[in-house]
Amino acid sequence: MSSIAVRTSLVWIALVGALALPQAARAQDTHTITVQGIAWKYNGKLSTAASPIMVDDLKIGDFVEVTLPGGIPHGFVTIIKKTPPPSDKFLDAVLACGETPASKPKAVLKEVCAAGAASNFNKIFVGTLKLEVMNTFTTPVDFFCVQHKDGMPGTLKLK
Ligand SMILES: [Cu+2]
Repeated sequence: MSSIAVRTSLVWIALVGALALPQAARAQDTHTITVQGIAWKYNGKLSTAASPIMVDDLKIGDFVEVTLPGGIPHGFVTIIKKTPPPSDKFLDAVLACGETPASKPKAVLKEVCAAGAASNFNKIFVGTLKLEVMNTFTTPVDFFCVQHKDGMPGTLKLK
């Protein structure tokens, strides 16, 4: 093989390798929801009772982080939305810390848990509730605040 042919092959190998990498190393994005007063806050927007916060840029494998600073009590729980309110809690949507996959076959979100850590799902908490978007997630999932119920609604949705 001529040295030019060898060099050309090396360039191709480098190019194919570089193209393959971003796909393999595709990042799991983290979507952080926080609060302001008695509203959810995401990407600079605030929820109202009439307009749920829309977290609509999720991908399978991404993380949703609900971060609560304390002060006003808040919590996160998935719901079946009812019009008119009150909506019903829908606990089956989240596989929480300490629960077995077999106990929640309808789960579409999985709480990320440190070893032995208690769940922050469906309770008032201070700190972070971290959820992974499972590959079973398809249709939008509604949620509300454990404390403020339908006054603090939101929706999780794939991009
Ligand atoms: Cu609240």
